[in-house]
Amino acid sequence: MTAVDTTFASPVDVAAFGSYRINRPVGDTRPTYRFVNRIGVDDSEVFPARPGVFHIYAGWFCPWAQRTTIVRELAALQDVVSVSYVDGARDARGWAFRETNGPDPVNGFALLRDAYEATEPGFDGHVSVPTLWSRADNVVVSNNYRLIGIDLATKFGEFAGPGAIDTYPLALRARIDDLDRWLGPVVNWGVNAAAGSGEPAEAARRELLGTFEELDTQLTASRYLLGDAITEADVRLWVTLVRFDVQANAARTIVSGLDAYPNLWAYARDLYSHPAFQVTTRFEAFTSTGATRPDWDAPHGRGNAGE
Ligand SMILES: N[C@@H](CCC(=O)N[C@@H](CS)C(=O)NCC(=O)O)C(=O)O
Repeated sequence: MTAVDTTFASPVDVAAFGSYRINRPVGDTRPTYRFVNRIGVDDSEVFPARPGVFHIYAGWFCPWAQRTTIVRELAALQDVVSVSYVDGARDARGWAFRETNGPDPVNGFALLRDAYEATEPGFDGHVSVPTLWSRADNVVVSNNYRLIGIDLATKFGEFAGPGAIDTYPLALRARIDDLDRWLGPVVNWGVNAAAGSGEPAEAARRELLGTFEELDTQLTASRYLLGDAITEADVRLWVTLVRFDVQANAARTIVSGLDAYPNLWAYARDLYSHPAFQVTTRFEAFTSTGATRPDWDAPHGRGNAGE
C-alpha cells in the first residue's frame, strides 16, 4: 500500500462555514443517501469482494457506523477491510479528518465530502458515516449502513481470519429482518424520540420501555436475541444500548437506567465483554457532558466471551 500525504481539515468553524445541512434543489427526487452499491461475490460483479480493496470511513460517535465496525471484527476482516475514523465535530463542510482521530489513510482527503465529490462531482446529498470506499475504483461504493453491514457479513468468507462469526446466517435472516422491523423504529430511532418532552415523547417512551421489558423476558430464555450465537440482530440492538445511559437517557429522564432491566443489562454487558464490541467502542465519543456511565465491566454471569 503506498503512503498518502497527511492532510487535516482546519478546526470546526461554524461562524465561517455555517452549520452542516443538506441543500436539496426543489423537486429533487434522488435519494439523499445516494450510494447503495453492493459488494459482489465474484469478479464478474462491479465491486467484487477482494482483500485490501474496501475501506470503511467510520465515526466513533455513530451507532450506524459502529454496526459495520463490529461486523468487520466479528467477521474477522481486520486484515481484509480497513477502517478509519472522522473527527466527531463538523461545520457545513461535513465530517472531516483532524488530528483527533487521524488522517484519511486511503486518499489523504481533509474532508469526507472530498470522497463523495470524487465519486459524483457536485454531490449535494448526505455526507455520512459509515461510507464504504473502493480503493480499486476510487469511488464511494455505499453509504447505506444496513447494506454495508450485510455485505461485510456475507461476502468475504473466503478471506476471513480465524474465529469468524457468521452474523447473518441464511437460516436466521428472516428472523433478523423481522427483529429489525420491530426494534428499528422503537429502539434504534425511538430512543431519541423518547428523550424529548410532550405527548409524542411520552408515547415513544412507553413503547421503548415496553420493548425493553419484553426483551428482558426473552433474554431469560436465550443468551442472545436469536439463540446461542451472536447475530446481526444483537449488533443492531447493542449499538443503541451502549449509548443509552450516557446519551438519550443521560439525565435519566426515560428510566432510572438500563439496569432496571437486569437481563437486558447483563446481555448488553455480555456482548461488551466480546472484543469486537469493546474495541469498536469509545465512550468519550458519545457521552453527554456530566453523564454517569454505568459499569460495563461488571460481571454479567451469562457465560464466557467467545463461547
Ligand atoms: N441516517 C443514515 C445513517 C447514518 C447516519 O445517520 N450517520 C450520521 C452519523 S451517526 C451521519 O453521518 N449523518 C450525516 C448525514 O446524514 O448527513 C441513513 O439513514 O443511512
